[in-house]
Amino acid sequence: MRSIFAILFILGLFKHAFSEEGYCSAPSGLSTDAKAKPLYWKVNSPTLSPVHLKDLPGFTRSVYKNSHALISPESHVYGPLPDWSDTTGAYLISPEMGSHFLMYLAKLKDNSRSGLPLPGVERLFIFVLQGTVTVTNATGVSQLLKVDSYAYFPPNFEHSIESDALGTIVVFERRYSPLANHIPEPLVGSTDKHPLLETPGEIFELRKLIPTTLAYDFNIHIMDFQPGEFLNVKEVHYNQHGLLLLEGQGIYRLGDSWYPVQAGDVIWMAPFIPQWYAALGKTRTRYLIYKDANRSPL
Ligand code: UGY
Ligand code: MN
Repeated sequence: MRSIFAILFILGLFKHAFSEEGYCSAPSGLSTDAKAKPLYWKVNSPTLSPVHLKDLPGFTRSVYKNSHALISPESHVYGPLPDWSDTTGAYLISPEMGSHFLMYLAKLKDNSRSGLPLPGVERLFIFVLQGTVTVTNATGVSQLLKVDSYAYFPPNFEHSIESDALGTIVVFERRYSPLANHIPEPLVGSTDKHPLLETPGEIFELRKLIPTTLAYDFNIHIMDFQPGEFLNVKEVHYNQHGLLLLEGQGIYRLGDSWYPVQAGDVIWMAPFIPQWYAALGKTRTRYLIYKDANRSPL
């Protein structure tokens, strides 16, 4: 009889252990309904902190150092965007950090309208994360951009970005570095229209969203990793990066620090910071990454 009680007691303990949140019940990361969700839904509805740390006051994964920064969604600070009407934005990477470019999120609603970048500054990439936006040039030609679509606006190119309803975009800007006889043209495009490119020595899937001609002083790549895949090259290079994780999760190595990262996270990488990524979890990682290119570092 005593042994039956002992068994029931132990079973009771197990049941308790497996049902209590945060104790023997770490979230599996298995998202069975992920397929039913809109593209990039995690960026627009990020997990603000790991479940077991949600109620911990002051907890953030964000880090800011001279050589890199990780800005996770729970530390985004939104405010009015100067020169834009009815738009709120969060500057996530800016020259105050040491970068030569600006990266921010902008949330548009039905009366929103963009302002123009400063003279000589290219709005080198806008990418739609949620909703739709309309881009219009000086002659009144408009194009509707949906989630996963993007545009490039050369320096001193008159244009506006508006939305009929709600739209969230990520924006990159930098002072254009001119090159004699090369003039960048405005562009619009969409990720799914780009072929997968060869990546000799690597296994991730690569799409280049900007023409690789010398007119453009940067590139924007979309990189996809299946869970378990990682960068082969432990990269160290003179270029800077601004990165937005669109899907998935994994570990980013930046210098001597190793960071758990997930969709919605933004990373700034200074020149020569050692960098490496491995995808984990059950779904692919997709990230959007800016890199200065096509100009001599001198
Ligand atoms: O092109 C790049 O430098 C890219 N592979 N870097 C990165 O993913 N951190
Ligand atoms: Mn790199």
